[in-house]
Amino acid sequence: MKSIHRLCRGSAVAKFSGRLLNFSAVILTRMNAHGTQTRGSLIVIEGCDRSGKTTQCSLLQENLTSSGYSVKLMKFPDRTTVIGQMINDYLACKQDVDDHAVHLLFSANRWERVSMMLKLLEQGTSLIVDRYAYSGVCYTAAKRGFDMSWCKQPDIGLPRPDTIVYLTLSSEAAAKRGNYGEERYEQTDFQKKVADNFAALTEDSWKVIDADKSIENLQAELLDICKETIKRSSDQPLYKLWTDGTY
Ligand code: Z5A
Ligand code: MG
Repeated sequence: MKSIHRLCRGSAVAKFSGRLLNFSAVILTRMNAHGTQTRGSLIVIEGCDRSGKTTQCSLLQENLTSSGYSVKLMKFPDRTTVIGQMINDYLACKQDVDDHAVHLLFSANRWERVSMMLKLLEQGTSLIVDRYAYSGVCYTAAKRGFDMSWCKQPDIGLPRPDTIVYLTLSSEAAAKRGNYGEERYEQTDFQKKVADNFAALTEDSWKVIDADKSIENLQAELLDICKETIKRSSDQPLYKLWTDGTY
């Protein structure tokens, strides 16, 4: 297959054989040594406001799908559910909610998606997730009177990501990007506290990436990380977040 690809480089045949190569690579990663189906990967993209998470996650879904991978894009908060609509009204400043209660709503909004996530992972579909429990902890803990330990509690036991990418961007660079300041939390001082909390939460296994670069260059880095993760984690157990337990 590789030699055909080399001979026909640049032609329509080359493009077709390239796609076939990608496809067969994906089929192979879906099977373990015993020829049984392996699970999908859970990949979370985190970061401060306007670091480009949503832009990058959509591109990842597009690029991975066109390379033959089975992927689904998820986003938290998921504003499509009843709980998500309550969160949306809170973020849009249409509704005031106690800080403890809204923290629990954000967590409940993740738990209501867990059964679907587990099913997809088991079927071999990888999930690209735009924000997760780490945002939950870092945003609430930036409020007066909250600590990280309390903030982690409701999310303990969620599916633990196989890879966490953390996009960094200075609050000054973020403020230059579109639509900044429209929602609750979109103030520079608050975002600095959130960034400090992310720095405290970050572990060695996280991929910390400077997002102050072109959309294309950032996408290329993230694509490599996703492909490596899907290859590495396909036959590994799925752990539970902030515990040693597995699913
Ligand atoms: N929150 C919480 O408190 N607790 C929780 O448990 C969770 C969330 C899950 C809403 O989240 C708020 O909820 C959020 C955290 C809190 N509050 N804040 N702040 P959200 O995810 O729905 O927020 P959002 O409205 O999508 O904003 P965002 O996620 O921060 O933005 P982003 O996704 O990182 O960036 P983007 O939408 O892809 O890009 C922003 C703009 O920059 C846009 O105009 C792009 O065209 C532009 N852009 C993107 N990339 C680039 C590059 N590379 N160069 C230049 N310009 C770029
Ligand atoms: Mg976003």
